[in-house]
Amino acid sequence: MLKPQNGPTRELVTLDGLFAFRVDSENVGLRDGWQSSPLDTALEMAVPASYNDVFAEKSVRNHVGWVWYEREVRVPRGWAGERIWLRFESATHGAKAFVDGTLVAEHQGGYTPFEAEITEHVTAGTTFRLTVAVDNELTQATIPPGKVVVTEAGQRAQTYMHDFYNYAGLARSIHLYSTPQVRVEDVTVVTGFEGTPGPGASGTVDYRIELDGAAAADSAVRVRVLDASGAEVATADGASGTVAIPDVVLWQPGRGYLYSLVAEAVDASGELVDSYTQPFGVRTVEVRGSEFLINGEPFYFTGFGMHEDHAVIGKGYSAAHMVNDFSLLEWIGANSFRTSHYPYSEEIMDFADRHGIVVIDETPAVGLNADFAGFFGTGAKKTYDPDFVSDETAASHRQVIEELIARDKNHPSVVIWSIANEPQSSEEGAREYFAPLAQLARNLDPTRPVGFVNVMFDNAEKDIITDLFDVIMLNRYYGWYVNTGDLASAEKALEAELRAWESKYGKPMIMTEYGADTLAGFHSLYDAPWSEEYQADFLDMYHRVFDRIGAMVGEHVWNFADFATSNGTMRVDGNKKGAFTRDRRPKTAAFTLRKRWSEIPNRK
Ligand code: GCB
Repeated sequence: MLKPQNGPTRELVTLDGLFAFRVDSENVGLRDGWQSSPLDTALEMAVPASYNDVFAEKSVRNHVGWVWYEREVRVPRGWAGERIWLRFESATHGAKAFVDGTLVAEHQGGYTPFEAEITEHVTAGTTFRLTVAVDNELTQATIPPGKVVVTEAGQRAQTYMHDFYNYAGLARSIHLYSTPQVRVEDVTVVTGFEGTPGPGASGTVDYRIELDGAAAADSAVRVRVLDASGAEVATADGASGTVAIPDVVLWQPGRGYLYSLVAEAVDASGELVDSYTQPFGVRTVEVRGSEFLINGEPFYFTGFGMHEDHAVIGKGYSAAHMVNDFSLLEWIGANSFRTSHYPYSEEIMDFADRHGIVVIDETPAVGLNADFAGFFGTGAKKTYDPDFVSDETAASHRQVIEELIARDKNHPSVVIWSIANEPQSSEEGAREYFAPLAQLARNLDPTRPVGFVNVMFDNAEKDIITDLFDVIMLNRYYGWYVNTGDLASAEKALEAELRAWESKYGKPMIMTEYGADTLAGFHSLYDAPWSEEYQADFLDMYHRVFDRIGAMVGEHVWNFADFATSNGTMRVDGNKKGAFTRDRRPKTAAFTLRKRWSEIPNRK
């Protein structure tokens, strides 16, 4: 699943822009074959963007089911004789894509790419009608799971057990691209180094290239490694092997030095057939005792759990918003973030690689927890029950792990796979459910630590799955959901709990969430929840505790910025635990964090 690119043998055109748009309110589009003729609609919709907040009509925002997108696409005339591909960076949550009415691609899962070869359906130099039907429904069989209910007023409504709004649509780019008949289909790069970091260290690059195409067997593979200035530093022949980089410059937190691996397919006469350039960084990741090591040196995570979430565009990718978010991360002294609670757009991962930002990469497996039933007002009682987390859920969970690792395996920024957020981890069935998933992640990528994010209800005594994982990631809300407004008691409870985890497992521990809802502009001299002062004091309290616990290797505040959620009495215009408001203005806590993260004692 290589990200498409322009190159000496490939061309890429973006299909982003305006599409005709129709909401399938009666759920009849597939039955009536809407793909067979131009969409009967006056609406237009922008891609990339979630559609929910773009229109003024409530009925669009609250729609449950399919929406349809359509546009004409011209195939460049120079592409005759090439293979032609259509690639979606994501479609949330299910999609069917049609070329002139013919189904060419189907995908389930809202945050990972999919593509289809459409060579036989199109002609270079002519146009075709691209129709994409996108389904926003979450069910027991999807990840994240959800349930469509009928309200007392007789309307279909989507319910779910996670705390962010169910934005949907084509929130990331769509591309049309060409490749030669024989193409580089996949590249895997695993790096290491010998010697101490610095001049004289020698990098090792294990690579594996897969070719695809009828005549792939007649082609040979060669690879060239280029440094950041474009100078060739190593070469090799063969579809897999190891190359050495003398005097290697390591990829480091804060310094995202990247090399390129140019993978080339050549024919029997040595002519170049296809070329794909894969950026990579040379770095190692290791858990040793209770330490988390990057390049053999202890690393302490500072930063946030984030969301792809902005006014109007929802979860839509926007280059300007992305650069702004990274700029704020740098300003505040964050060295890392978690892609809570789903894989983020590939542009974000590439940016993190280039700028040396460390990433905990998470699947969309959030809400697998019946204990939240009260909070979200749904009826589930047990989690690992055929009525909730079923075999179908597990199959989708396997798929999201496979697709995440396939997409992100070459990103040096990614140092941990988080395979779920706050699943029920104490109930009978949790171990049977998670053991094969943890194993799957390890088999797919034996080089990175694997973890899941633990929920407050399932403390060190109750949890029955943590030993299956390499790191302990905890979300805790002492001083917010419990000990509300009582930071002294919260401090005691937090410390006691962290010490219990530390002595039971001796593994590195990261606080992946801690935070307090805060209304920007509300001030108080007292311990008043929702005030800017309380948020800052709350964070200071956590930091005092972290500094007393040796196994703590990181702190990710919940959340980077305020974000949209579903309706409920617990949320006022969304979740307000951001250090920044939704439009990225700093709250008092942002200055608290900036101060701490610039002076953190003995910690990077
Ligand atoms: C959590 C969840 C996160 C919520 C957060 C909260 O534990 O992981 O998705 O938004 O708590 O603010 O309640």
